[in-house]
Amino acid sequence: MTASSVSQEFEKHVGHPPLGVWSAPGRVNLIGEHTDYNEGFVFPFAIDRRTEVALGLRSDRVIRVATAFSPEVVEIAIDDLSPDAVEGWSAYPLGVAWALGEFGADLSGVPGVDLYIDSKVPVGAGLSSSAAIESSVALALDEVWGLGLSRETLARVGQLAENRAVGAPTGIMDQSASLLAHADAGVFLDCRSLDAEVIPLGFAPADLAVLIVDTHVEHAHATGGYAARRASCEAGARALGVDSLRDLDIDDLPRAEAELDDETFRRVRHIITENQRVLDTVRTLRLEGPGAIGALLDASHVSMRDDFEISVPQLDLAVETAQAEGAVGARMTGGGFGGAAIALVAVDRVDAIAAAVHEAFAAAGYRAPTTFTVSPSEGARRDV
Ligand code: GAF
Repeated sequence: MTASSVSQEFEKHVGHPPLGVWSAPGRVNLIGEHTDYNEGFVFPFAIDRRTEVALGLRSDRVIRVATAFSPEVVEIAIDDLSPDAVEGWSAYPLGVAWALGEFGADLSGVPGVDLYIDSKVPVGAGLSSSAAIESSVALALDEVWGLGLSRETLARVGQLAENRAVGAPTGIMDQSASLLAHADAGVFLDCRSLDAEVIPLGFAPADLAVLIVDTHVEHAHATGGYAARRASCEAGARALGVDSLRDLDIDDLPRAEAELDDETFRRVRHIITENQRVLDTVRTLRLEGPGAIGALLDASHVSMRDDFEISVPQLDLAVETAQAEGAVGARMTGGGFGGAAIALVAVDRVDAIAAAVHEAFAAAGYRAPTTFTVSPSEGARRDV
């Protein structure tokens, strides 16, 4: 959907054109998985698949939100916003409206709004369709309500909406990528200080492309494994006497192994080694270019598969097939338990590697994946 078609849909629902259209991208995490809530390092980039929100002001104090992905239209008075008063898909946009108030915004005099949301970020693929909704809505409301919050604060608003309104105990990475990214660059984020550095990726000049393999194995971070991994990390930090696993590095591994049970040790080892891999990836990228980061991507996948145990057979097959067909590097991306794998591949190998992945999935009897390339793109913005 383009800005003009999301405007047309808005007009169909509301009866007049919107005041403006804002958009925010999904993200691929190049490396640094489950490190964000451990106050570690991440290195995601925004993708050229965006969520758009058309917004119009109302004369009352009601937020009314409609989307392309549900026939339901949800209304709530601004004064009734709370994390418990919103549910389903509307928890994302309405959770953001609530969370703005938690970051000091005075919502007592702001007007109601009509919102219409559409998205080209695949849902359930681990490409942060949720952060794309949160970030586009946060940017739009911040502007029309004249709140003047920074993009860094809007990322925290989106995270709070996800944690409290949606109920997923996620970190700050996805919203930061969606709000802070620049074209052709990654966001190197220190999740402790929240210092972010935008670093050119140089994929296109090196004739490299990022191939996504969406396995269609569905994951949900509000339930199950994600929260369990977070709990293991927190237990590991407590047992080792540190505030967070960020306080540990490779030299602490022998002590961690001696003091922790085997499973907790492997969870902790993933975080410690993954933080190091993020630092190594940024350094290697700067010194040698993107063609040299493949081994770090591959090692990250092994760590997620064997130590953190968040991969699934379909992700492993996608990664192994891409590697066997000559990818520079490949790994699952995002929270895991399903979703997508990424492969950094030579542009002229994209079709052959995608075909090999499709064949391998068919031979294994898995549901056909969806394969497509993405380019590192600009963060959230006002389009119209
Ligand atoms: C999900 C979460 F939302 C992020 O905060 C991050 O923890 C990621 O999983 C794993 O790296 O996308």
